[in-house]
Amino acid sequence: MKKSLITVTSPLLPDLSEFNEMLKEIWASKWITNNGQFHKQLEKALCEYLKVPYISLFTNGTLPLLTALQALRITGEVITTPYSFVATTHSIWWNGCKPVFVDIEEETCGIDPDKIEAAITPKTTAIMPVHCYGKPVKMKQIQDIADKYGLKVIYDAAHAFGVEVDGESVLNAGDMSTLSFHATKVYNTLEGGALVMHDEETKKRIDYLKNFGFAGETEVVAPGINSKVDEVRSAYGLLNLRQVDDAIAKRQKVAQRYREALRDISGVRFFEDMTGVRHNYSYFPIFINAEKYGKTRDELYFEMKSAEVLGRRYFYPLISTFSTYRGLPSATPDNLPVATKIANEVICLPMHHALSDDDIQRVIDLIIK
Ligand code: T4K
Repeated sequence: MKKSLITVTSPLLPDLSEFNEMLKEIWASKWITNNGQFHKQLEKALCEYLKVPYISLFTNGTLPLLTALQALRITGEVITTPYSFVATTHSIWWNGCKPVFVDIEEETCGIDPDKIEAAITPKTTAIMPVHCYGKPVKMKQIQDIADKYGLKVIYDAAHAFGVEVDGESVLNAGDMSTLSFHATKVYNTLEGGALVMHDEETKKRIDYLKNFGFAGETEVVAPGINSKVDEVRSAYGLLNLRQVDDAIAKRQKVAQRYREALRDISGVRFFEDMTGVRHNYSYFPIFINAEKYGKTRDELYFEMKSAEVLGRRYFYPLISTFSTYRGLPSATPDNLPVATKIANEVICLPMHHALSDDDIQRVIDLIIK
């Protein structure tokens, strides 16, 4: 019998009949976008769930990156890492700034704070770290450097929905943090995203910027963009918020199964939970040491693929190798040894709330065989 396809992720979907009831309300009100009642409710509910003071919904996780850089009037050079989804660096480029790549640390796959200072020049204005796979980066060290040199910090927290350190949301660090609510994320609103900020003034400014810069019927205060979230997606988001804790708990069980099964396999490394951290188990990356494992990462990846198990090599190739960026002085592999190594070792295993015991076993069997 042909085995079913196991994908790296599967979207969390709200109950269709409950969604239908909300759709009826939207149809009856005829208010379908532009800060409607479900939009307002979702912003409030997310602030409570995420333990953040202010949030602004966006239509995806890329536009909040672009908008944060605009809002903070970032110019010149922005320090970031090449080990991320390409949207991180694109947002810097689209703002007319120069990305400067700094290597990552093996421990978190996030920016190595010890290497930031050497990359700072008189043109540096901001740091854009990524909480890759939802693993918190060293926020205190990054902030100390930012304070010393007068830099802004914008966190790409696309993967860090609900992640906390010692009971505090990672989204409260730095000047702003962005989230992605794409279908492939722990929490999704079909497509969607958000920007988290610390004060009401900034929230107001961001809300203007995502609405073309309008600050009233006739006044435009800035060159804004359109990233307004409609009522259908907001309703969907409200329903998904009710079940996201359950989904995270199921993901945690998958992570436990993987860890138990893979702990003694030579050449396979993975992350353990970090002390004091509430993880969201958004991804389960493993790192293959070909010499010890007896097979390269790509050999395993393609074997899995032919067995209908679709892991993903997030984040290979490095952003710094793409044609737009590879000419940058900071893009050389010599400058990025850890990122280069990790990008050649990683496979993100299937990880979502709907994996069955049999699915998990199929993935494990392919790795340990
Ligand atoms: N910053 C970071 C650090 C990010 O990782 C991302 C996005 C962003 C910023 C930007 O946020 P957004 O603007 O995208 O909101 C996915 C996502 O498209 C992307 O959101 C995500 N990161 C990136 C890491 O991964 P793909 O091309 O790998 O997705 P795709 O279509 O191959 O889907 C993977 C698997 O998921 C499929 O094999 C099956 C399953 N799937 C996917 C979709 C779209 C479903 O079951 N249903 C679906 O509707 O990019």
